[in-house]
Amino acid sequence: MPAGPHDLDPAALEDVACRVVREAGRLVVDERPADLRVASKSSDTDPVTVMDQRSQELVLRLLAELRPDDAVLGEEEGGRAGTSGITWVVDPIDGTVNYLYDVPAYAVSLAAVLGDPTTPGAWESVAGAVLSPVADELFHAHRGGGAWLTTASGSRRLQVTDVSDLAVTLVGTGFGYDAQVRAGQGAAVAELLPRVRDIRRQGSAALDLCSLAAGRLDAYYETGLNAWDRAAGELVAREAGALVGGPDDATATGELTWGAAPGIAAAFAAMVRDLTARHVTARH
Ligand code: LIP
Repeated sequence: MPAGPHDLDPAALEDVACRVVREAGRLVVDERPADLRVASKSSDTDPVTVMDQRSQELVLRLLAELRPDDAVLGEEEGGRAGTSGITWVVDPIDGTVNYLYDVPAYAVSLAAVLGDPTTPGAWESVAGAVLSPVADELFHAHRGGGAWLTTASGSRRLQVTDVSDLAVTLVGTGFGYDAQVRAGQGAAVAELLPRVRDIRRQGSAALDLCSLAAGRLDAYYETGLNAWDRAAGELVAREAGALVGGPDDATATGELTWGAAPGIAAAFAAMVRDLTARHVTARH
């Protein structure tokens, strides 16, 4: 595991993550303007709104107060360096297209990681929180502390399903913003669909990974994710008993992130590694 501060307190970092995502979640819901001032990023189908930027600015401001020596890496411009060895990785609105269309399936995702989150395989999440602000569902975890879902009616510990047959596995996935990449992803999911129960595409990797943790999905995979899409959700899923990995081993990467209940993890990983290698990665 990457080195971190000698006084690392993952439970305290989890509390910070929960507090910060609640503030940012309140902002994106309560202060949603009529004009979202939408701009395009990597393609015309990859939007960023003024609220993505305002949410990240709020997260940066709160972390400057609560954790002034830590670094921050965000999806939007404007992160900062740190001296503590901890980096906060934030997706200020994960599921921006859903937010744009006012589809209530988006999240604020924040994780404290050790190591370098810009280098695949060189970082590890030690605490994190994912807030679905419209559903008022807060998924949170720290390493070794289990995965939890907190709502207005209290907190409950999360556990993945005990599914053992790929043919009755409910699979979450998502697709990229580039049309050529989506063509390959579509070919992969077309091969996968008859081999599983069904798929769900909810539009937020963070919520997909938390759905896996909560037993609302049996498995999830996606290609092309960034660290901020998955840093918190991956930890929540692992702490709920999911196995999580990537193209080669137990390290999820931007090339491939998969997560699954243990009963089907080996078969699921082999299937999505093969499908994405043949239909997605090979096309680049
Ligand atoms: C989203 C991911 C989702 C993916 C979308 C998009 P964003 O992140 O969370 O899994 O399928 O295409 O990348 O851009 O909304 O932060």
